Amino acid sequence: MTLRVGVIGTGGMGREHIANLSVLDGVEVAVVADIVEKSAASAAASCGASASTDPAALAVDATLDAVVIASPDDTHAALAITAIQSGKYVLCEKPLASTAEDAGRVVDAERAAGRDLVQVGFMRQYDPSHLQLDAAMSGLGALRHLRCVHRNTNHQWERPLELVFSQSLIHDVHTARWLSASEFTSVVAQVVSGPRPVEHVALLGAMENGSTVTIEFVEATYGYDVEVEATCEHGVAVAAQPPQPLIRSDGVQHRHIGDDWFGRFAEAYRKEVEDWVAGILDDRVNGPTAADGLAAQRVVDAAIRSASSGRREAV
Ligand code: ISE
Repeated sequence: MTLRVGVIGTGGMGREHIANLSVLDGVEVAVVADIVEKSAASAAASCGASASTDPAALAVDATLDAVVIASPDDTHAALAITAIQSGKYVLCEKPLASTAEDAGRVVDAERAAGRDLVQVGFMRQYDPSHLQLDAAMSGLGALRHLRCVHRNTNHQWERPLELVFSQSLIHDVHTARWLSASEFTSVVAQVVSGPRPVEHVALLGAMENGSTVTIEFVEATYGYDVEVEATCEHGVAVAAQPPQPLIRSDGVQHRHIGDDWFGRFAEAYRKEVEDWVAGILDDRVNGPTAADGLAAQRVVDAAIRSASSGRREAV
């Protein structure tokens, strides 16, 4: 059987998923939709799909088994609900929605459908160095503190605080929920502005299991850099950086860090779609669910409230 997949959104992430799906046996990227006709046409040509400029029509297309949603964030929830109502499996890029309220609507739509259909694109859960960290933590006793550092590049534009939290920090929030196997109960977030509205964010979260989480986010210029460090009862585990050759040249030696998430998480994106497809073939969602998308969005909403109130906010 060939799984017929439609892809909505042909920006960077849509194209990444198209490339990764196209090399999988038994998968056909059959239709690609984008409201920008030229972009839909060129992405469709890259994988032999047909092109559409109507994302909502793709979401209800009865000839498709599953849909990837990689369009702008504020379109995710409505498209996911449409796809759920037409009985399709969905891989929805993060965030699941722009607000917790809308993310809740997606979860409600799944409940009405009577089954989980949505996987959310929290791809760090597939990253080899994050998986190694998870395994290392299991031998070190209870988690006491998780420290996540996210230095982001490639944002030439000035993102308002809400977008920095819902597009970027939401990854670290998911990492913290996943690695601690616990939920945030409260957060306090501080934002430092500079030339950009958000230069630096420091977030401190308290978890149900008594551990704490800090997330530090910085708009960096030197490279894309993600770190995770777990302090546990019997020791500390630090996620390895992806292996890179050591280069000696011009009197210095260095290792390349990478400029963006496409390089840093290339393997994770591949594993993510492989696991999504494997789940569909077993008639289930294997990866992060819509409920995870909702839980992360609730933390983000509380962090946004805290950044403006200056107080600790309950999640
Ligand atoms: C971007 O949208 C992503 O999803 C990246 O993984 C994240 O690191 C970056 O901060 C976001 O802007």
